[in-house]
Amino acid sequence: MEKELKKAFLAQVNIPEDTGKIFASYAKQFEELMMIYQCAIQEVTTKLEILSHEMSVRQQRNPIESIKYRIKKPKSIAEKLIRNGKDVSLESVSENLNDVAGVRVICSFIEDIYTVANMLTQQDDIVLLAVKDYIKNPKPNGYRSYHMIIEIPVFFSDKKQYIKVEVQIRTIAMDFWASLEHHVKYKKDIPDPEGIAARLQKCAEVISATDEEMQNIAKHIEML
Ligand code: 0O2
Repeated sequence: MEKELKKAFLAQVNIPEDTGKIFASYAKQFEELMMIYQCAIQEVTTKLEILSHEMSVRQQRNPIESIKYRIKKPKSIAEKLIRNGKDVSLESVSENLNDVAGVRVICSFIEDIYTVANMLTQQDDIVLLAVKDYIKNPKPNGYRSYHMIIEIPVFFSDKKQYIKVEVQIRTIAMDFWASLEHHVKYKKDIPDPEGIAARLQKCAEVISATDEEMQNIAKHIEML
């Protein structure tokens, strides 16, 4: 499957037809670019794992529940570039996409999200490029999550390179909602899509109220 997606990406790039050689060299460059993003993910997840380890020892409660990550698939990369009216080329990937490397942090409580975001961005090798707070400003469909685009230095054998990583931080409940909504979004031929969207929107409101109440209870029993 991965190979097919890679082909789909490469097929959309303008390279001369005849050339197994050029194609192979382009595929190599693509692989190298993905390797660079993978390394940036490793750097960010290591930082988060260190924070998680430290807090599990030094504090009575660790705000980080779990850490996930993904590299954007070649097909999604190509689709997003096309959707945004950009060239499909290697240069265009680095120039126009912020979320090829994605790290997701799952927290128990809403306040934990801001605690983790601050702990990460106050590290002096991280550059914070952009923040989208979909918790304070939820999307119309009900999506809630805290997004940051950061740049992190990665040290290779011959150079230091700053790489962009999208960090999404959300509660367990927000993550549960986003997984189902993501599934619905990409599933074809769903009966009554408007009805499903309305029900999901309702669930997002319920989840948001529950997240707040859980936080209030945790504060009340002095857990936070
Ligand atoms: P996938 O499949 O997760 O890779 P920008 O990147 O800032 O130029 P964009 O992509 O609109 O513009 O940024 P935004 O809004 O921060 O969204 C980035 C990612 O957040 C999305 O990536 C999703 O992972 C997630 N996301 C945003 N909105 C929603 C939503 O309504 N529902 C769900 N389930 N996830 C959402 P991709 O590339 O869209 O998808």
